[in-house]
Amino acid sequence: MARLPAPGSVIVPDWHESTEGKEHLSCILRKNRRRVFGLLERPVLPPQVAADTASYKIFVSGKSGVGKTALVAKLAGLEVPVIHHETVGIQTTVVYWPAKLQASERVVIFRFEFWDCGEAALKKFDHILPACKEKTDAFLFLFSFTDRASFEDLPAQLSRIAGDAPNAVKMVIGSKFDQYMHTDVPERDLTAFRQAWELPLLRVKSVPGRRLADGRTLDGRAGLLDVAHILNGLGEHLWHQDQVAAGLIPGPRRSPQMAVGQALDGASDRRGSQEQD
Ligand SMILES: Nc1nc2c(ncn2[C@@H]2O[C@H](COP(=O)(O)OP(=O)(O)OP(=O)(O)O)[C@@H](O)[C@H]2O)c(=O)[nH]1
Ligand SMILES: [Mg+2]
Repeated sequence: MARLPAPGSVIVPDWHESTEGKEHLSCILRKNRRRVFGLLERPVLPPQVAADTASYKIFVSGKSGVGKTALVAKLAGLEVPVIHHETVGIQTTVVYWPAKLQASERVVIFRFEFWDCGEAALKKFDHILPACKEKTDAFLFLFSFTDRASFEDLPAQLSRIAGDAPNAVKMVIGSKFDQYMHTDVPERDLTAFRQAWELPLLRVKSVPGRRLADGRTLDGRAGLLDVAHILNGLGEHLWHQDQVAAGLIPGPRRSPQMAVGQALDGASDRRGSQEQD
């Protein structure tokens, strides 16, 4: 059976830096700042560069303080919280991202709706987790390179949060990669984790981005370049998942750890193996 897509096999990786890509990116920027879209708003492209929109719900999971809110802010082009303020309840954020598909050479505008929930609220109120999981297309499991316990908690998170969602995309994201010199999670542990779980693994630095000439406003284009690998990786797996669900391409082979879970709960899993940087 086919494995999960190799990085860059579904979405043209550096397309956003091409002339055509930059033209499309301008629909999510205004005067070099990221545009903020209200619930009923969406990016508008000139008719000659029109593209379809693909919408997905993504639940961001991980221990308190690993950087869930900082990651979503970075993806949305907002200021990242420098001090840890626990997220009270659920916070949803919409991020648009234009990308070019390798196979059809079509441009798609991804609409990612991130659901970020403070870990404390999740533990305190029983209704929050089901709301976050309902009709979720993807789970992002965060650990922090500076918090060994958050890495060791991943297997429990994977089974507790997504054990009953075999068809959703699951990705692992190592945050605070800028602090790698002080890491508690050495590369050999990541290798062992990847071999056991066969999930895509990305690294992120959710640090304050470059400013425009005024020294205050965030540079929207520079911020997008910082997170393009995450947005493309997410779009790639979600698009691939849709193709598998529609029967257009075969599903991935099962990972060893996931197969054990399935033997226990009888569910079928379609995740495969991949490393992304
Ligand atoms: N240097 C660095 N700091 C980060 C990074 N990601 C998050 N932080 C910092 O870590 C702290 C906690 O980040 P948050 O995003 O608020 O954590 P959270 O996972 O949302 O926590 P809860 O809402 O309590 O569940 C903040 O001070 C962030 O600035 C990163 O990639 N690099
Ligand atoms: Mg938070």
